[in-house]
Amino acid sequence: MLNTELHKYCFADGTESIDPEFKYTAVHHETYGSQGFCIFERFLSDEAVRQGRLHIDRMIRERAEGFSVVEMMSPHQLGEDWIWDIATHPKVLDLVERQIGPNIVLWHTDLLNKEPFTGYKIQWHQDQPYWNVSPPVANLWIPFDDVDSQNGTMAVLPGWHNKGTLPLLKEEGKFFDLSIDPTSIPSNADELAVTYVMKAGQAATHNPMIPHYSAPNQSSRWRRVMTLHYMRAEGTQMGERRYTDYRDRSAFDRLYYLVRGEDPSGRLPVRLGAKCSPEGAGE
Ligand SMILES: O=C(O)CCC(=O)C(=O)O
Repeated sequence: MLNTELHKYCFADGTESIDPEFKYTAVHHETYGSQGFCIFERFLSDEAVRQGRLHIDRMIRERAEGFSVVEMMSPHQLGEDWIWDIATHPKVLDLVERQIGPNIVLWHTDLLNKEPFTGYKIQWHQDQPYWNVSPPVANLWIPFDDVDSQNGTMAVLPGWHNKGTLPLLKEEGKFFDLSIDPTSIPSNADELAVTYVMKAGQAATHNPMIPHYSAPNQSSRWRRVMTLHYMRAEGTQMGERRYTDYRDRSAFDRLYYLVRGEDPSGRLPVRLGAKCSPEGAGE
C-alpha cells in the first residue's frame, strides 16, 4: 500500500496547487457519465495559475529551435515537478479514482500550447482508440489562459461517448495521425458540439470515447493548456510510445508510474508526487 502521507505540495514554497473549493462531487460524476464531459468552475489555485504560466513560458524559451509548442509531450518525465504536484494531488486522484478505480497509473502529460494566430486544428478524434491504452482511462484538460472559440479551445459532442468506436482515418507521418473518418461526424456537428469556454484555473474532464477536436488559434492571445492522463494498474495494453524531448530532440520512452493504490503485477515504478520537498520524493 502506498503511503500517501508522504505527498507534499511543493508547487514552489508550499503553494497549494488545487483550489480549496475544488472537489469532484457526485453531481460532477453524474454529468461526466451522462454527457461524457464535465467542466469545473474552480480547479487550480490563482497562485498555481500564475506559477504555471511562468513555468510554461520558461519551458517554451528552453525548447530546441523550431520545436512546436503544441507538442511538448510528457514533461513530467523531464524534471517538471510542478506538473507532478498537480497530477498527484489527492483531490485530483480522488477524481481519477472515482472514474477508473483505486489503482492509478499516471502514463502521460502534455503541454498543448497554441501561440497567437497559429496552432493547427486537432481533428475530431476519440482518445481511447487514439492512445491504445487499456480502458478505462481518465484525463484532465487544464487551461492556463482564458479559452474560447477564438483562441483554439476544444469542443466535444455531448452524449456521443456512448456510440462506440467510430470509423478511423489513419494519416501516416502526422503528429496527430488517427482521427475519426470525417464522414462519421454529423453534418450539424457545429450545432451539437459544446465548445469549452473557460477561465484560466478552471478544468474539464472528458470520457475517452467522446469525439472532440480543437481549433487553430485565430486570436492575438496565447492558449496554454496542460493535459493529464491516467489508467488502471490492472491494464495490460500500454500503448507504448517514444517521445521527443522538446529541449534537445532526444528520444525517450513513455513511463508508467503508480501514483495511488496497488500494482497487482508489481511491474510499475512508484512515484507519489513532486520531488522538490525532501519528504516528497516517493520513488
Ligand atoms: O487541447 C487540444 O488541443 C486537444 C486536446 C485533446 O485532444 C485531449 O485532451 O484529448
